[in-house]
Amino acid sequence: MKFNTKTIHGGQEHDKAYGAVMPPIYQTSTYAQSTPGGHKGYEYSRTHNPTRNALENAFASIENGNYGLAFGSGLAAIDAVIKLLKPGDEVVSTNDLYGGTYRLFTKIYEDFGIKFHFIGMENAENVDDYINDNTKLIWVETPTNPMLNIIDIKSIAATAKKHKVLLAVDNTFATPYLQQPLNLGADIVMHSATKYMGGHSDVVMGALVVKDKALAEQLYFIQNASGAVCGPQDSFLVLRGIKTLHVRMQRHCENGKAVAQYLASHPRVEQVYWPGFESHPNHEIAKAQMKDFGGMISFTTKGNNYDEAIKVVEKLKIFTLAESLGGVESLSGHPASMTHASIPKVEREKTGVVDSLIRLSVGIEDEEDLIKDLEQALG
Ligand code: P1T
Repeated sequence: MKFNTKTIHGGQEHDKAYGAVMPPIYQTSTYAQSTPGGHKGYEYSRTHNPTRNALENAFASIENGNYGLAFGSGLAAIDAVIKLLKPGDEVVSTNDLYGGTYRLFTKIYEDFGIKFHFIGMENAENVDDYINDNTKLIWVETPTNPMLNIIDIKSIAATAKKHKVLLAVDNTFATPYLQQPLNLGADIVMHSATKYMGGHSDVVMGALVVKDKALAEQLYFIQNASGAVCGPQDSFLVLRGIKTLHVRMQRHCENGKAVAQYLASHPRVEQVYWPGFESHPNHEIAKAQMKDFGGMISFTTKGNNYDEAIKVVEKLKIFTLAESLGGVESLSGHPASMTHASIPKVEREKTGVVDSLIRLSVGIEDEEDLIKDLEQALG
């Protein structure tokens, strides 16, 4: 099955009871048993739920994996991956990443004795220097949030294999429409399904997909034992969202390109971060590993002025100022004070998250309206 068919049919079967084309929302916490253990494969909804399972199969299909797991948020999915580790273990992580991921790693798991090395991975060889006998996991986010750096998954996967450590890739910004990390050698793909997977800014959810059975069993154990699962209503909504993922992503990419080009030509804009530009330092990797360049763009205004950036996001009308990304509607954000505020200023500025940085999640509205909105806000 090709990707555009998988988003609609991958891993799915019609409802066995009545032939419903969409899986019913099994709004139940538990399942009747005729005798202890005499059930139809479902005992309790933390462990299994048919609507959630339908979604998990869809996740596995579109990421070209064998096993999918759905969680109550993206961070809950990341949390499950880190629970594979033990005190004394070490993780090599991308240094430019979602502020909440950084917070989970440094404010929760460092206290449990796990050591994190945050490094630039644009040069894949850097990773080798930070791997030792305690290293168990490489954590990659690509494109990175919010600087849109691109990391060469294939090269990092080769390093991970060489040292026998796991490679997890946060594929939230790209989605499997643009890149499929398992095909490039990653062991675990993670999503904030809150974003493009759901696609309509109405659900908070996380996902993991893996190929390996033993790894899947460990993660299912953690999912059930820790219990950070999502409910059946939310599972249904994300399953519905996935069915239009390919169509939405195509338009996100088209609009993203138009907006990036407009911003690059604007006299009040200092720098635009978008991997589709030939001048982007990782453009060649982006071209090789991604189908297109996505709808996420960051830019700075001239003079690196905090107030100036705030004025722009306040004036935008179609681009709603809000946390999050990846929905059909365009959003703007000010990473330094919003999504990345939990990263100390000195740390975030090292990766380029300066006070004048604005992040756009370009939606699927009319391209002309989006550009007019930017024109009035920057003008
Ligand atoms: O919000 P949640 O579903 O828990 O997902 C966390 C997460 C993980 N990884 C990436 C790359 C993310 O962007 C996020 C969430 N990000 C935002 C809310 C944001 O506005 O950037």
